Amino acid sequence: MTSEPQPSPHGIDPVSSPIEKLEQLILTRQATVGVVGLGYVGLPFAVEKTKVGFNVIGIEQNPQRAARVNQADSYIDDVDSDILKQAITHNKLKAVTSFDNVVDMDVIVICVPTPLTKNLTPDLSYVESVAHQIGTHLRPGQLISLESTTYPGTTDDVIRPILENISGLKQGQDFFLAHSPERVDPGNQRYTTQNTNKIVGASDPSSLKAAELFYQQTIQYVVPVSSAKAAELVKVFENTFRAVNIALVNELALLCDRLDLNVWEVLDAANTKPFGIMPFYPGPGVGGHCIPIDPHYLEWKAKEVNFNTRFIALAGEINRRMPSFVRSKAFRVLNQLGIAPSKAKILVLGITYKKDLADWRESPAIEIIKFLSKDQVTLEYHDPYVAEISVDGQTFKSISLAPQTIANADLVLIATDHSCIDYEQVVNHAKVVLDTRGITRNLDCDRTKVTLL
Ligand code: SAJ
Repeated sequence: MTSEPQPSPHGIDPVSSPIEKLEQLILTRQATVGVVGLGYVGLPFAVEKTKVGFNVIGIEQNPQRAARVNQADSYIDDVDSDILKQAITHNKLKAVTSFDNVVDMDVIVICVPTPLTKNLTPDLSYVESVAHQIGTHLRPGQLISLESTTYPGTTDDVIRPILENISGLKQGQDFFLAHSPERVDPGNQRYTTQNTNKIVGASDPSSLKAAELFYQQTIQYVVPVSSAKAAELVKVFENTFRAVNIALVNELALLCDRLDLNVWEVLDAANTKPFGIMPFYPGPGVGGHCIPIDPHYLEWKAKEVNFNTRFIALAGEINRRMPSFVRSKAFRVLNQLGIAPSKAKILVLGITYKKDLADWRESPAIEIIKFLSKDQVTLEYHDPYVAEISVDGQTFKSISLAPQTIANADLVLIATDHSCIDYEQVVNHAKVVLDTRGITRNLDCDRTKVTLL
C-alpha cells in the first residue's frame, strides 16, 4: 500500500486508454469513489478511502441515514462521529440518495444487503436494482466492485449482463468489473477495513488490475484470485466455515445436556490443545447479517448444479434450534423452583446478536423473547447498547440493572455477554441465572444459582 498519492507523470495523458486513465486517477487519488450502501460495510469503507485523499460520494437510499452522514452523526458502531466529521468538513465525503452523480464517479463500490427470502433462497433485489441504476449512468473508464456477499457467479452472470445490456458498453474494454467481498467483523477493535486482508477477483485482466490497484491504496494486503466467481466462493466459504463450526459446538451443547456434562468445561479443555483446533462456543443461536444467511447462498447455488451441501443445511438447522433449546432450559429451571412459565418473571440480560455492539436485528435473543412472550412469561430486558425494542408489536424498554431489578426476576437469562456488565453482581443479586454464553463459568460465585447452557 502506498502512503502518499503518486504524482501523475504528465497529468492525465489525453491519448491513454480507459484502463490507463483509470489507473492514473487511482494512483493520484484524483479518482472520485462512489459507495452504494452506507451500512456497517459501506460507511467504514467510505471513511477509509477519504483518509488517503479520495473524494467519496455515498449513495444511501435511506434519507435519514444520508442526512446523518452529512451531519457527521454516525449510526455505525465502528465509525466514530469525530472521524466522520473530518471527512465531511474537509469535503471529502458526502451522502446523496440518488444515482445522478454516478457519471462523475471513477470507482463505484456496491455494499448493499444480500438477504434471504422467507424460504432461505437468495434475494438479490438490492444488488440488481443498484446494477440497473448504475447501468443507466455507466460510462467508459469506470470500475464497479461488488462487495456484497453472494453466491459464486453473481458478478459475472447477474451484474455484468445488466451493466452491458443497459449501457451497451463491454466489460474489460470500456468498463471494469470485479468482486471484492467485504470482511468486516463488527465490533472488532483489532481488525478494521484498513488492515484486514482483502480478496479481489475479476474475470478479465484489466478489471483485476484496476481493482487490485484501487484496494491497494488503503489496504495493506490485497489478495488477487483468478475470477470474480472464485472471490465470491472464498467469502461464502469463510462464513460457512464459521456457521458449521458454531453448529458443531451447539450440537455438542445439546449432547452434553443429555449426558449431564458441562460443555464449557469440555471445550475449554479441548482448546488447551496447542494445534489443530480453533475456539468456537455454543450460544443461544446465531445472529447477524452474515452467518445465518451467507451459507444458504452457497447451498442454493450448489443445488443448481445438483449438489447437496449437507453440512450447510444441517448447520443451519442446528443453529436455528438453539433459541427453543434455551426456552426449554429456562422452563426446566423454573420448574425446579415450582414456578409455572405464565407466572414467571424473566429478566433477559443482553439482546444484541453478539457482545459489545448495538445491533439486535436477527438476534437469537429476540427469538427467545418471542417464544417466552407466547408462553405468557412476564419479560423485562437490560441491554446497555439498546434502549428500546419492539417484538411482534410489543415494545420493551431496557430497564436499569439495579440489584433490586435483578432480585425481582425469578430468572435472569444471559443472552448476550456484553463486557461492561458486572456478572458477579448479577449472580449475587439474582435468584437464579441461566447463562447461555458461559460468561459466568469461571466466576467465583454461588454456583448453585447458575445454570449454564
Ligand atoms: N457465535 C456463536 N459462537 C461462536 C461464534 C459466534 O454462537 O463461537 C454467534 C455470535 O454470537 C453471533 C453469530 O454467531 O450471534 C455470528 O457471529 P460472528 O462474529 O461470526 O458474525 P458477524 O456477522 O458479527 O461477523 C462475521 C465475521 N466474524 C468473524 O470473522 C469473527 C466474519 O464471519 C465476516 O467477516 C462477517 O461476519 C461478514 O460480514 O461476513
